[in-house]
Amino acid sequence: MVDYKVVGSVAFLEVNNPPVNALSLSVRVGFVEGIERANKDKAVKAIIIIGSGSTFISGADIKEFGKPMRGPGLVEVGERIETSEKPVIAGIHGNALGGGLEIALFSHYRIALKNARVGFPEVLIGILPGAAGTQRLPRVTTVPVAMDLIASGRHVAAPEALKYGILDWVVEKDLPSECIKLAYNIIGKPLHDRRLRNRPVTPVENFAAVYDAALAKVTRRSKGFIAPVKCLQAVKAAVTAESYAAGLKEEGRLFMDLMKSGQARALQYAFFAERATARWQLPTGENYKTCKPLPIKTIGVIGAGTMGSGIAVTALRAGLSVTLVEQERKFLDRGVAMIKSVLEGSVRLNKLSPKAMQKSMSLLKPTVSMDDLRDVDLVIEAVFENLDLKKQIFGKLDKICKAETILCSNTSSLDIDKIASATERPGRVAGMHFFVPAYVMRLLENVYGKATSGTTVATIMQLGKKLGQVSVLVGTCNSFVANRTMSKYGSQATFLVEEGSLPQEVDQVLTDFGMPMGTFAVGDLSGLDIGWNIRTEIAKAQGMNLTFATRYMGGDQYSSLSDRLVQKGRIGRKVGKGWYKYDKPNGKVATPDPEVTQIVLDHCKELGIQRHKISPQEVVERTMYAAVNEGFRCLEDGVAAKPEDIDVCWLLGFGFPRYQGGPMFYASQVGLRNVYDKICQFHERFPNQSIWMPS
Ligand code: 3H9
Repeated sequence: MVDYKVVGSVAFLEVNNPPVNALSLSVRVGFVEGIERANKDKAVKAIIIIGSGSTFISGADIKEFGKPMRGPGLVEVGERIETSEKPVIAGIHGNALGGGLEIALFSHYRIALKNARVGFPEVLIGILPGAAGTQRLPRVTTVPVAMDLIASGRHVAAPEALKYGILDWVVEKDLPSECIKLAYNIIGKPLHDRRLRNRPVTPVENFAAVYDAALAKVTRRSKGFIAPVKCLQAVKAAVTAESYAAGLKEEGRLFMDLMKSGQARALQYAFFAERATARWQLPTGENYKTCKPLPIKTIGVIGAGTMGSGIAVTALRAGLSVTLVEQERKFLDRGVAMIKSVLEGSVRLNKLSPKAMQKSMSLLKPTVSMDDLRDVDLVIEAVFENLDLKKQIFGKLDKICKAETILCSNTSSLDIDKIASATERPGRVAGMHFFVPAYVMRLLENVYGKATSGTTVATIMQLGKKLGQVSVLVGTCNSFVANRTMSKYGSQATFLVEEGSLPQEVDQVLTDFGMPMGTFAVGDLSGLDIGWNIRTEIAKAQGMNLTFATRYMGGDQYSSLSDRLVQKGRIGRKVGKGWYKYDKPNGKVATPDPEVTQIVLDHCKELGIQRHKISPQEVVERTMYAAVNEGFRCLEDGVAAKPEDIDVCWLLGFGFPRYQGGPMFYASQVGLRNVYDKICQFHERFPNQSIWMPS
């Protein structure tokens, strides 16, 4: 709703729609009524639009999308504001995003607090600023800036927006009184030029070249993603249309095209899915509402390798004090150097001030003694994947740390219950599975065991948020939800190579689908020896001796092709060869290698596999549906609580194309019946692969 209040000669229209003041039906109606009332009220000479609570307006109400439109649309509301006979001032604090910025651009003046932010994030949910934003922004700022902001969705701070001409004034504090001061200054001044529809688009030299350059940049960055291109087309309409009205009509057409697209549905689903992960529940019924997190100020990290150092960077940046433990001084020094270099990189990129970097480094306490973890609030162990070693460490931690300390493992595959069994505090043991590099990847898979308490879960979920991660809560099982579903996708890819494809062909199909990298290129990046080591551990636990020619594990068929590469020393990018060959060890330029083709052919010959041609469609179905079926199995087992959690794992952990929503959402769009029928067909074709037993 919109509250109406008159102070002297000024009417305040205050948007009051927590938590983010979205432009829901009641707000749109409130604006129309408020503008009319103020225009009729003889005592009122100017109107100020502000937001209550912590923000101005964060945009249209995304929850209303896809439902029949009710009440006045946003363009209509904006036009009521623009045609008001009394001047309208937008007073911005917090965020003016999307429709919120459009409301500000319909207003005659724009003033903001210094720490406010403005932007058009519509592109990120698959649409464009469809309430005249694409037509009005290039009338206050330059066309290249308008194209950049609208096609990237980036938010800008008020001082930058002032520089671009989007805002008229920026003030340090007292926004309402500054708005009133401004109102008294402008009362009675003509409004014609303040109505942006009357202004020409900012002149731009050689528009065709500017547009082509912007289009090339957008196409390069967002392969397969349609909204950024439509955003540019809408700004182009502002420049080329014969009138404001004609440009607006074209914007409306492009907006509706996008709104109806599957990509917009997927991106909006992804927006809510990421937020839904915070609403967790344990099998005991304890949940995010009933459990209070413990305060965490100091943490310990055990292991200063890539993972441990990365976790330390994330925690230091969040202002936590970090005790970093390594066994040997030289490994500790290497970890500290890595942390320093990452933070220095952030300073170079202007993401961190030199002062903030110094502060972060001062919070780091490197040590070779586990005894220094005595007083920390929480420990994250990040040593290599070995159950015995982890149990040994947790046993020690249990004795060293204070009773309240929560003990977490960064394991990516091992059973949390077994790790917890080495302690006297299983309720305070959990998994915090970060993805490499932890300071870049936003996914955090938090894992509960049988005994993990609601308080522990609430604490690690809250800690994840503080670290800037999106935390997904999953139950303990082999490899947890992200890697468990991913491994099925990866193993199908390897079967496809055994059956007739080549690694580069499968990777091409997957990148065409929208994955940032093919699965074989990813395997090379992580190191093929990791998979070999994990499989050896699993085999050991099952009492079997894994060899490079093993075809069955636990009665389930598996492809030993990647192990053949390990056998030949092709363990990935770090040595300059794996599924691909690289320009040098750790090199980035990958090329298909005839030697790999030969290994594949020899392997098939040895096993008597008849190779045949495989279609791109089969590659997508086999890999994706394997992940989907395993995803449903995770739901069936209860280790994942909802499909959204699985999708978020894939979106943030593996770069699954956001405009496809995630594997579970993708399956829903293909049609669950169709996916199920295909899975049944694969089950018939591959009876020895348990993945095709339909969940
Ligand atoms: C648009 O404007 C189209 C127009 O151009 C044209 C129309 C014709 N609607 O993120 P948080 C919910 S498109 C509905 O955790 P934060 C959110 O789901 C819109 N709900 O807070 C969550 O609910 P819950 C363009 C929304 O402080 C709660 O609010 N604007 C909306 O970390 C808190 O959200 C955007 O795309 C919404 N627009 O971040 C901005 N926004 O608690 C989208 C949020 O039940 N929003 N909710 O899970 C954001 O980017 C962030 O929410 C924001 C606050 C930065 C505002």
